[in-house]
Amino acid sequence: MIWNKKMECAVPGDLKNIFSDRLKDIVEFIYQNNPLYKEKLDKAGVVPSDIKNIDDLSKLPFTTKDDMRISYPFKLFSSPLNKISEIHVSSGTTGNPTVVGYTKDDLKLWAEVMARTLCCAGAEPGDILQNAYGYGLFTGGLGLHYGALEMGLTVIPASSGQTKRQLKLMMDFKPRILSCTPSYVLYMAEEAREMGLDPRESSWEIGVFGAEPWSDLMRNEIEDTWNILATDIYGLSEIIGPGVAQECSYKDGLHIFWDVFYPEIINPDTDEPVEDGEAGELVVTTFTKQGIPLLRYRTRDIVSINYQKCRCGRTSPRISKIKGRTDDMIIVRGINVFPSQIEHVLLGIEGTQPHYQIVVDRKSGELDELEILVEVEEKIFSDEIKHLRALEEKIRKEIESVLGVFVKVKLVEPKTIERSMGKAKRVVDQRVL
Ligand code: DLL
Repeated sequence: MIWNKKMECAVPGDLKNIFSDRLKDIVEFIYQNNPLYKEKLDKAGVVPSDIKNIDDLSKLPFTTKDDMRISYPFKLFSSPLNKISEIHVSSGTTGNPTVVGYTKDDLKLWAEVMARTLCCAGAEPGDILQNAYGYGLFTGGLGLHYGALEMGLTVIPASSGQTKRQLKLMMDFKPRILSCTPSYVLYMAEEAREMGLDPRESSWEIGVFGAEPWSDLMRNEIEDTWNILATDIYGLSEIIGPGVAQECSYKDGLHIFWDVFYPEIINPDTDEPVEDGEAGELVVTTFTKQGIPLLRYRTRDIVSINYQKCRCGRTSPRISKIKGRTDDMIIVRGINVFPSQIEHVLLGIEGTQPHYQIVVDRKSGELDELEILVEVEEKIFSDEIKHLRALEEKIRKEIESVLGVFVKVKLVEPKTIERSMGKAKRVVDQRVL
């Protein structure tokens, strides 16, 4: 089923006027309502009347994660707070999170794009969805929830974790669809086997897996293990959360809902568009959002794009699976982690050095583990063991409270972490995705 045939299957040329009108409207809206953006546009020498059609998009300046950081918490909002119905956050690069706000109309838009997403994955009204993305400040849980309600699914708001309970819900309620991170569904298989269950006998027929990178190899493993169709869902909080792009059953790229989230693919070094089909950074303009509309937002995700019509009938372009990032963000258990967040914590703790390394590992059937090696000053290292343990514990607690993910901390002697002449190697990722 295709939720919004008019937009998802339109002849691309016919959408050009819609793109142009929407771009003009959103630039005018932002210019009138957001002083920070107005200043940014003024600096770039652009006024709304310069934007006559979609081809003028490239006249606009980019918006970056740094803009989100300096505008903390609300300065990038283009609607007043009394019009904001919901606020979510995701990881920022240092101390503060990235904040996003939704007006009532934005929540309707979210429900609409998530209904398109779930249909694209193969859901039919009347199906039961077990939603094991985290509910709360993370956008995954509520995003899937709103879409499920919009398209007439029965939703089990299981949230993430409590694996035995997840499996019991699956056995007793027989949901046809599961949504969670791809690493979590593999982890659940181990637990299922320990409970004496055969994962291939599960009621789940379709999985909507994303929020973290995963390969086609991992897809094969999930599909074989669970006897399920494993589809990829992509999104980011700054744009809306989940609901930016989704694979259909052909699994040949993720359909991006370009009538509302207009994509460009650029070379991150030159900022120029890449040739069609080449990999580059995905840049998105939100055409209709009001809470926090963004012009040419640099996602830092590397993808390629395919404008050919898909066998499913949709004409919306398809982005590839995410091939990497332009920055050093890693995703652990679905949570975004920037090395700079850890650095920020360490700099505030006496006795530690700004030399550290993050080791990420995933043992078969287990969830990702994050270990942080931290160099400490000579005099601290020769201290009593109980002082070292106390320091380790302090660092662990502070890092966990900032990242929102369990970590192990190991203090190491001065000068034991490899030094680099160029970019320090902060992350050692040992996971096979
Ligand atoms: O992860 C939104 C989401 C929720 C997407 C549920 C899918 C399902 P953030 O926490 O802001 O939002 O993280 C966004 O996660 O820029 C990508 O780097 C990464 N990411 C999201 N989906 C995928 C995916 C949510 N399917 C960041 N494959 C993005 C690879 C993904 N990376």
